[in-house]
Amino acid sequence: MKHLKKQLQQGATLHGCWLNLGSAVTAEIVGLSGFDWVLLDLEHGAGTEKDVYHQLQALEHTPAAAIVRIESAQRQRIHRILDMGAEGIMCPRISNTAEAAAVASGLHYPPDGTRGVAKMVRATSFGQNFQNYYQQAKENIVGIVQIETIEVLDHLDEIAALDGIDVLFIGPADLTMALGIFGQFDHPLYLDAVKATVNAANKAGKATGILFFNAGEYARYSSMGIRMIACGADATFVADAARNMASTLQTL
Ligand code: 3PY
Repeated sequence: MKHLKKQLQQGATLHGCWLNLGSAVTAEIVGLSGFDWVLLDLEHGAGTEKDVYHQLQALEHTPAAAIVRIESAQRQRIHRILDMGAEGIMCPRISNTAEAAAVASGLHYPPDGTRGVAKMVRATSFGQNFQNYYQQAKENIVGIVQIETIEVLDHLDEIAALDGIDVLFIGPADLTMALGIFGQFDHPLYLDAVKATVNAANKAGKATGILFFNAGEYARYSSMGIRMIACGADATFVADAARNMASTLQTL
């Protein structure tokens, strides 16, 4: 564990990026590149659950904490990914408090939640570190829900107040799509929703996160108080570098 949750609770700003390619080698390279955390994407990424397993192994010896975005709030999916050793779970498209509460519950062992106990899994070093893992899981596992629907905007305070939900993470593409202003990241409707999310998180002592692809947007979001900041993805890093090199070669 890289103690991401503790750092967020202490008010740190943490930089990360998306890993969409499902590649353990790429995860290792990016993990060694200076990010505080990375997001392994099972919602939209190219990888499978098995790929996530290998990515988590590759990230173990890097400074980057590994968060996994699952495709829906299924309890079994949450358990399997945590058992693989993920430090946190991000759940997309949460629309109401009950859905967020189900995520929070799935993240933690009883009496705090409904996570099933399995000793012989990677998270506990296959049983060799079970006591430590079990005792520290509550303080280490990061619960993240995505704010990207219109419905959820009416429930921000209740969701932020849930024990086990640590970060309200804005999905700018989906949120602007839902608001009917796709890609307009300076539109007042979108910016109001972002501000409402940050306010709700702040009131509950939780963090707000966001993903964007243009580093020029950093100041806008950090000045609003967003502290879990992702910029870019392995796929875009490769695509940008490849395009630059190909076009440079054309000029020689
Ligand atoms: C969005 O931008 O909608 C996201 O969910 C981030 O991938």
